[in-house]
Amino acid sequence: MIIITTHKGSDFDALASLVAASLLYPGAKTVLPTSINPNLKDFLAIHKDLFKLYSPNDIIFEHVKTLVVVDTHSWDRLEGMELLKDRQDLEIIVWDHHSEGDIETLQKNIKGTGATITLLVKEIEKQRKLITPIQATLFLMGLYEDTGNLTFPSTLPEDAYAAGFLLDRKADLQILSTFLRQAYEKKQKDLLFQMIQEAERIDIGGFSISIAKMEIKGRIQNLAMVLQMYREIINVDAAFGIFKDVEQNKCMVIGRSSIDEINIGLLMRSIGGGGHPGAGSALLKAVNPDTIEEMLLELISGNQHSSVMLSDIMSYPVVTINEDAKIEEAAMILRDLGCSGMPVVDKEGHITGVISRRDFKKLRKSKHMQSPVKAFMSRNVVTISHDKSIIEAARLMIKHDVGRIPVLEKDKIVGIITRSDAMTYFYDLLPD
Ligand SMILES: [Mn+2]
Repeated sequence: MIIITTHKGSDFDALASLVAASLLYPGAKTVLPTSINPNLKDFLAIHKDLFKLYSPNDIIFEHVKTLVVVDTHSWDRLEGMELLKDRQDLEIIVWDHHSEGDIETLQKNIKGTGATITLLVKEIEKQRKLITPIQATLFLMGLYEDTGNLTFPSTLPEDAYAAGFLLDRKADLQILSTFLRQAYEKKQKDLLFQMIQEAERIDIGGFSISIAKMEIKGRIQNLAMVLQMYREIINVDAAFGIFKDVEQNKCMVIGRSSIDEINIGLLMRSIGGGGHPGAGSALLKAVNPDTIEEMLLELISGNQHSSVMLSDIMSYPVVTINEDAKIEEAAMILRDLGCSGMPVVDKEGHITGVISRRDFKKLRKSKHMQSPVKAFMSRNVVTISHDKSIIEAARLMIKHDVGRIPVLEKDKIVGIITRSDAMTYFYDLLPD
């Protein structure tokens, strides 16, 4: 039997090296000391199941043929290995970046790099072993912790190369910086455990999805990290968290995906947020979490047309006015329609502005009624493409304080979406 172990008071470099070594010595048992650093403890409180870790008490030492020691090579820094110390037939392999140590072996992989994980990552790369994003994240955490994010004088070029390699293997900087800066707080833990208790898995088109809807009070930092852990623990292809801040009446929507088929960035953009294929978020005001869930499910199953397409609910045809028409004419049309404004177009039908009753306040003299519309119209026109979602339209209205947004298809106006269309469709609360 091969066992791999590391130093007492284990830090991220120790655990990272332990896990990395287990890739190089398949079948080996990884033995983590019982004394570990607090932030590692917090990390393991959530991630433990992802790694097969043994405690020194689990090991039958007579069966041990090979001992791999990482991130130290001092006997007194090991825990529970006393029985092995004087074994003549024991094969020992060391991976370490410390210069001091009394463990004697010919198989010493020791170099004064910034972190031990650097040495192991180099070997993993050499042997072309595959690593998962979670492993890459853990490895980079060890590397960053021991090198002070590559700033300590002990940092060598190898460390930076290893960091590049791990980022290429999808190490997640967001999770990493969270762990290195602060441990889990009670808030995040409680939230995560509640999410796990209430977790439901849905199957859409062969993919497993989970959407957690939670009410939160006040600001909880690192929701993205909580969601990422949630996804890993319940082991779904994509997970979403809809966190409703009850006091502020807004929802933070966060998504994480591990498969190409579910592109979180794209999904979040269609509800007004952003991100990249694996991770993204959106902040929505005054939206019912159930509505968001419904939208996400529809978007994922490719059913956008059923409810969220603007073309389904916009008004058309749209009354427009040519930019060279007189103000007087615009005023009459608006009065007849009972509208506050309308789009202005050029000869080709392209939108060039919006004329509204508000613009008439700029008129100083009666002869201005004979001026062309384009002289007084607003040129800052907010438009939206016909294939966007209604939530996005609603967000534009709030952001730009406009109540009507022309809907465009290839630069031509195909409809208009109004505040009441948007609000009554998706929002529980109508803004005044
Ligand atoms: Mn170290």
